[in-house]
Amino acid sequence: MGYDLIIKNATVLTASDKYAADIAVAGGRIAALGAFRADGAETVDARGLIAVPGGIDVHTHFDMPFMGATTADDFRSGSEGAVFGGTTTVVDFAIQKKGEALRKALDTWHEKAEGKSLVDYSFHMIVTDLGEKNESEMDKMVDEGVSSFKLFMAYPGIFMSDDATIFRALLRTKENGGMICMHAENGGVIDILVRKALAEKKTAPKYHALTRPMSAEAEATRRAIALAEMAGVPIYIVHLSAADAMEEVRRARERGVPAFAETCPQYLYLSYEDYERPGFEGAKFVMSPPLRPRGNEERLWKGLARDDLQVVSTDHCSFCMKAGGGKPGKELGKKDFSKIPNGAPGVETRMLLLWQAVEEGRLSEHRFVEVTSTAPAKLFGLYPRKGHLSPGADADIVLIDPRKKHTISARTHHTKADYNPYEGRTVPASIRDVFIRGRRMVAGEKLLGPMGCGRFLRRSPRQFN
Ligand code: DUC
Ligand code: ZN
Ligand code: ZN
Repeated sequence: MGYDLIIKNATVLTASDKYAADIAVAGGRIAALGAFRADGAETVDARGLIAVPGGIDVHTHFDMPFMGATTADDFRSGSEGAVFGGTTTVVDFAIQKKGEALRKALDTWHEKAEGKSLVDYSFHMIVTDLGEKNESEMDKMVDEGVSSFKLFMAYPGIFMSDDATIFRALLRTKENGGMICMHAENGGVIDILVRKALAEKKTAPKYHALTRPMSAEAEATRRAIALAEMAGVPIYIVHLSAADAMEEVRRARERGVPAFAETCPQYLYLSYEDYERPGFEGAKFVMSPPLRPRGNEERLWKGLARDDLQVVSTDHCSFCMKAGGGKPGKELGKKDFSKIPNGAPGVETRMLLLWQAVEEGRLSEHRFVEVTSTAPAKLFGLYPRKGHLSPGADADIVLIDPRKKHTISARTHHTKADYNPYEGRTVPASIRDVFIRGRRMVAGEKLLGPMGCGRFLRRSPRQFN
């Protein structure tokens, strides 16, 4: 049999198995796992390395205009960060402007990504204006392979939907097989707290966190789940940060409700205390929901290990601290925390930060694969093409070197953010090679794949209820 590529002597790690094997690739897909002779195929020796399915980050924002700024990373630099970090697929968020057709928003995001992305990509659709009876537009998105929709319970006047609108969208997913992804924070309450803080001249970055309490997230999470339960459909909570919100997800799942949630590395590794760094440094960590007080992360780790949380994504939304290249940055909020563009970079560091959790005994190796690749693939209609190492799957393969440490720094990262939230942190492993559909994209420090070789992925409608 003619193979194009054989990865020799790998330790293959999936969400369920671990074994020694060569991986044979033909036509961009995994052809077989076993023992093979090279016979003219390109060979890569993976002795001592662990082969895992390419990371899937189902929450990125590349080339996103937000709060008077635009993210530092477009699909070119964002996807470069992704691939160097072992992520081979991203699901980014297209944004419907008010009054705009969903189709138009989708076209805009296709234009942003096509010819630029180095990794395979797909989109969720952020619905900001469902109109009186525009639910049928959602059906068309599902037909286009955009089978998930993000709605907001925060940012009144910008993104926020009221409960009736949310309920209408949820009901529609019963028919079209879409899934609602929810930003669950009580935006009305937060807006009042923000106004009150500013009136009291509390303008420093830390007030971003102090005006977005845990209970505002827990309340909205409970309400979102209740609305989904009434509609009889699953729901997915994005960027869950507060352990009290996770508790709502856990309780719902315990009674059989198909509620799912993702958290992000920043909520597992960073904390409120980062806002109290000197000067304006806390702005680096201004994101929504905010970082939570120390102790919260321990609860999240436990929940992640036992499936109260299903996915770790990043919410990669990179704004520079200082304006550059014509793009304003976080300095927009120097005098007023509410004007600091919300978001931080993360797509490049997710996999290795999570591998650190394996080394520390917080997650099993299989759980690492599950939360970084297999579960997001299953929840978002990409499985079994993505998210697994088995014959027939796309040959998206990451070779982890578990013995070579890596130090995270803005000086060496590949995204365009001018800082890294994990600056100076040393993780116990590094990524040596990355393959997407059998093409070697990264070899050590070198980028081999050409810009724009990432493909748009049409995702299937939901296969579960
Ligand atoms: N929510 C996101 O998912 N990303 C950036 C900002 C926000 O509030
Ligand atoms: Zn959000
Ligand atoms: Zn986001």
